Amino acid sequence: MKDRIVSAEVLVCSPTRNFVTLKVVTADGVVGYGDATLNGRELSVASYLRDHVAPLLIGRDPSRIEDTWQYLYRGVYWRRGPVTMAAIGAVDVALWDIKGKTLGQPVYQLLGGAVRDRILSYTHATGWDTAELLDSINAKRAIGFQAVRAQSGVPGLDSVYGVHRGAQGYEPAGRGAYPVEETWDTDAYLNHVPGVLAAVRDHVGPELKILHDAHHRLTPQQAARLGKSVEDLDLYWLEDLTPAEDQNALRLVRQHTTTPLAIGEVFNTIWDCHHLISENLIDFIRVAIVHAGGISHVRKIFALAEVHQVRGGPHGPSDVSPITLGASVHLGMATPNFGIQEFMGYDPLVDEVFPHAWSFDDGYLTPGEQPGIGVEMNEELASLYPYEPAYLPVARRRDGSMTDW
Ligand code: GCO
Ligand code: MG
Repeated sequence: MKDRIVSAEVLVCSPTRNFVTLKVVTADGVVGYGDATLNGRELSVASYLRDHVAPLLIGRDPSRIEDTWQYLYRGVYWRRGPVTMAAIGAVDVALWDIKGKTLGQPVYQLLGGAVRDRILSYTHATGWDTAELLDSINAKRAIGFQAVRAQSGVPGLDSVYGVHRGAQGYEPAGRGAYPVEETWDTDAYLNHVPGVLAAVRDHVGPELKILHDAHHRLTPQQAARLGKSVEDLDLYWLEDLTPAEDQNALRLVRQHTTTPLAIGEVFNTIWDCHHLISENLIDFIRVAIVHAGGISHVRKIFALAEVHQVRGGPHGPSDVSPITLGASVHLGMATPNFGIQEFMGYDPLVDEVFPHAWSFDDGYLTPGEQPGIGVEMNEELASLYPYEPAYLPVARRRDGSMTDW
């Protein structure tokens, strides 16, 4: 007899930050978990899953992963977008988890098996000034990282994307009923950041991979200028230089610099990035398993990327749960053109709520050999930390007008 899905439950918790998790249970008692966290809009995905998707899953054959994906994607006239695709992504990952557990195999084996032994990862270094940033880089290197994203403060601005505020590490979302409003000045940033990146290269020598994220804030012309001005520094990538809606924006940048370009953390489907990939406008595609429809869809994006020599470099900040990180590492193990995995790391409480088989050692991540994704959920512990409203900041220019955060 074929197994059947008997329940699909949405669990929202906030162990230091909010996470939305889908728990799918089968008649044979197999439990699969999928991450559906969408930073600052968590409850909308929870409702989408609870009110519209969970009832459709009951009675379905959990082994039919692709068919369920197609059913949920094509079965909605209103396709794509972060809420829909995070919900589909959660179902997809939960079903891969179930398939792995049912067959007694880690998911990377089901994706074709390992093409590498371990996954290179990068983490965040942050400093209010250059000296502090260099200290932060030293600390990350000391724990084994060979690739580091460098973000620094900008003189005259009292909050900057990627730079911590207090003693804590950087965490973008702030708890509270309203988003924090930040002031942003692109000219000040552009005057300052090339010097910072030059100081970083000078400090670390040629080996360390240096990355930098502009968080979608530049025009194509500004982005091209930045890419050109740091060309000699041999960056691993410049990320999210221009707003992600415009697949043409990076064309100008590409024409003016050989600095590698990465984008994609806010993309939800292959339709958001197929021009960027097929026209070779980028070097790394950064879609997150959770926000781009799960393993099944991201696998297709990476396959398209392989044809065009674009590598995968998935999003992996603290706001995607350890389940997504695990799913990403499994996919990376089986994907020839996988480049690097972002690994911001989690608060110890988050690791306790989501005990995981994946691990970090000496700059690399490995998925572990546990059947399925290898990430479980301590639901009792999670229930002690209910949802708390939290938002990403918003940004205004010096003249008071809204700009991209
Ligand atoms: C990154 C990202 C994050 C995002 C965050 C928003 O490269 O890791 O830019 O820091 O800002 O995921 O929720
Ligand atoms: Mg980013």
